[in-house]
Amino acid sequence: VHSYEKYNDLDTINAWSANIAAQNPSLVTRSQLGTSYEGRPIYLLKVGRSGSNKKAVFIDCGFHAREWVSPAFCQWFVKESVENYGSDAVLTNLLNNLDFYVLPVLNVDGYVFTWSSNRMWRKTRSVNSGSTCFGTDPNRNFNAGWCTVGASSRACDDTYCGSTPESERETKALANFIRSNLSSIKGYLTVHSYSQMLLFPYSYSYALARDHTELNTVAKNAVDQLFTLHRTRYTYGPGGTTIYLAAGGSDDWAYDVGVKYSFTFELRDTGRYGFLLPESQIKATSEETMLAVKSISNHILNNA
Ligand code: 0X9
Ligand code: ZN
Ligand code: ZN
Repeated sequence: VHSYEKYNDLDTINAWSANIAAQNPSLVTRSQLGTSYEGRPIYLLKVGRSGSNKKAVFIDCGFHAREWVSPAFCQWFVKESVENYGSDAVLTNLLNNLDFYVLPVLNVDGYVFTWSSNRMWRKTRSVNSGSTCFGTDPNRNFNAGWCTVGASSRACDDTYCGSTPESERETKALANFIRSNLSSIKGYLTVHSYSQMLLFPYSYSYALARDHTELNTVAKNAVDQLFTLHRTRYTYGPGGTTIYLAAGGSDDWAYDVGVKYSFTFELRDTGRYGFLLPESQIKATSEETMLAVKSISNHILNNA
């Protein structure tokens, strides 16, 4: 049975997404982004009041299979949207004027594998030719300095970049969707865990992004908002200097194809529980993250 304050398995998340769309047809519609390597559907929710020529913000969760609080946040975002539309003035304004594409779990095969076999699995579950090891790191598989730094060309490594950029069905589906909707998508938020950081380009080099000053201000305001709820401290900055150099990430790719407001969230915590964040922290983590997402989205609405 589905709960917003528990980690839900993929079947439960898929049943939830069908249900929340069916129950809120004027605010939520579900479509299929693509199909995973093992043949599972990858679902996408579009959240917002219908309107013409709306700008959009794309939010994905569940790139890395073991980062369970990430899909939990995407579910929370949709819950807050349907429960608080019409009462929360800021959220209502955002939903009236922006569309949010919410992808609850990108790496569906990996997520299932963390429930069935190996809780610490990170990558996809594709077969690698010439190797007995499975999977590619989806966040090293995008065409942004692909496999030049902070990524491995060995199939057995956790940061394997894949045989080519977009070699994975999951990353190809995401990239195709963003390419097809570039005229509307103004923001790209990709949700990971852990380390309490808000990152923006670049991570494939130390070069400063063309929009560095603006992105830095947007990030600072977002983490300041996040802090107000439970005094959770986030660091922020370009990925390369704030966490590490690592090429092939979706944030750098989205930025370089023209999505200016591109950010990676690394949610709670800073290592006490790490990927095994207790369910008791889902609510607090999600509620504080909502404040940051609303802050960034307001900036996009007013500036993009
Ligand atoms: O290494 C990653 O992919 C992310 N950290 S995680 O612990 N969730 O794996 C950070 C991604 C930052 N952005 C890029 N490297 N492009
Ligand atoms: Zn709430
Ligand atoms: Zn991650």
